[in-house]
Amino acid sequence: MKLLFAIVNRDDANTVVRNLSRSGFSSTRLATTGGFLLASNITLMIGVEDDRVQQVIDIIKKYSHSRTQLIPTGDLGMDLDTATPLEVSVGGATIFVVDVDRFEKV
Ligand code: 2BA
Repeated sequence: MKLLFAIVNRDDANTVVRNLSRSGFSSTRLATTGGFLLASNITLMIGVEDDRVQQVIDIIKKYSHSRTQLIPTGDLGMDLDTATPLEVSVGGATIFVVDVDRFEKV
């Protein structure tokens, strides 16, 4: 069994979760904050059998969109001598797949 941690955009989270559920995957959503932009995002925890991991990744990929965000460089605490905002591409989704030693529902 694997545990997937999927960091998705807040605006995509409901669609991703709904489509995971439709395909029979349970998920837990955590309200998280990106360390770089300090913007809210959602981290999904999804426990799944090994042979279904790719199916989960495909669903997340399908419903997670990439976005471009302009941020004032001052917000990042950078010592840049310019007023030009920085363009940052965020997403689709960042996914970690880790092994699960034991899984029980009691
Ligand atoms: P943030 O940390 O707020 O990062 C938002 C976006 O800013 C990133 O998009 C990336 O394009 C850019 N970025 C991040 N760190 C940077 C840096 N040191 N210098 C320049 N640009 C940087 P994504 O890569 O799509 O990441 C979206 C969110 O996924 C991240 O939000 C973070 O919450 C999470 N994430 C991404 N990679 C991670 C990792 N290796 N470990 C843990 N969380 C990660």
